[in-house]
Amino acid sequence: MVVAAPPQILAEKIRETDLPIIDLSGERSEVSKLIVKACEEFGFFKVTNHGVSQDVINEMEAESFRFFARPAAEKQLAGPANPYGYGCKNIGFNGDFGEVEYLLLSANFLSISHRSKSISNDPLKFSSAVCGYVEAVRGLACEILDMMAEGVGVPQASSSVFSSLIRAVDNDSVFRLNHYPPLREAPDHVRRHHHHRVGFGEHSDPQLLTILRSNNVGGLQISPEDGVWIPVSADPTSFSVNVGDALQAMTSGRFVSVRHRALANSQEVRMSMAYFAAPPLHARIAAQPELTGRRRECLYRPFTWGEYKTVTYSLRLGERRLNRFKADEGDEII
Ligand code: GA4
Repeated sequence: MVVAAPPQILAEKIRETDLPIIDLSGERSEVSKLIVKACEEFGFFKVTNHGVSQDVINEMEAESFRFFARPAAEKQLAGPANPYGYGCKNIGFNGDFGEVEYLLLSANFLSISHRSKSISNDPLKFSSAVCGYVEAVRGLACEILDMMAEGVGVPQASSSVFSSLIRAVDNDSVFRLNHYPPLREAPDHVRRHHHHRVGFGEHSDPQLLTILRSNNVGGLQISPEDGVWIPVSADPTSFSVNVGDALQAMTSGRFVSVRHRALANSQEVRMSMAYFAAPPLHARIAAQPELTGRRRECLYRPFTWGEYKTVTYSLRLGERRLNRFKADEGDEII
């Protein structure tokens, strides 16, 4: 009989210091290899020396704090998150809740400038901050995706196999601002009951790649195995990068779409900004032999991003939605 190891033992195996921190100023082919290794092992890594301007980051952070500081009635003018807009505690459409308020935007410049009118008293300033930030992190995402392609060994001619999907004019990328409230001062015996306040519950990201940045307050945790949670310490100078479901599908499971969550356990406000890089709705997501390494087994049937998104929004946050796209046993990648 095989007995599964209890979670405490697994938890001891992986520590935060095991999580990869990749210096992007290193030698390109070396960096590419490190990125691929991180995507295979954890589906998660931090990047330093990423080249995104501190001014662009600061401006976006300031605009975000300005927005969340507005009275509730004014924030609601941004419209209910459906899927874009302002949301408080409710996540998605199927009964998920968390200790978080957020603003969800399409990462499309026209849409951003249009929406800014109902988000800010100074729409031009808000939209220029968001557009500047989104442009910068999209560039970073493209660079990382190109290195992933190089690292798995695709021929030079197809090195934009991933990034071309998010460079497409009709890409479906999303930008999200999350604001996690601080723990209220409370006597110790009360605080103890609060030690597990979930800000944003366990899930994987549906898209290709997520680029996340937070202020100097922790809360993010990743789960490389069921029931194991590794806290990721806050580091406002780096970005956290994680693989999404679409990338796991395209690599037939070689890269893993990491499950993660955010706790709202701090005495301070946590603010995170996430860019979710997604293909156009009509794009076909399918594994290709040159992406999967030695794996020949096709884990998932091909689907369009639009199809995947529809299924995603019909399910709960924590659902393992890729499982609904499993290929027939014995199918090979063609
Ligand atoms: C998780 C990743 C992104 O934040 C997001 C989220 C989306 C939403 O908040 O509207 C979802 C969630 C996310 C996955 C399952 C569905 C959709 C809430 C939800 C319950 C914007 C996304 O694309 O998927």
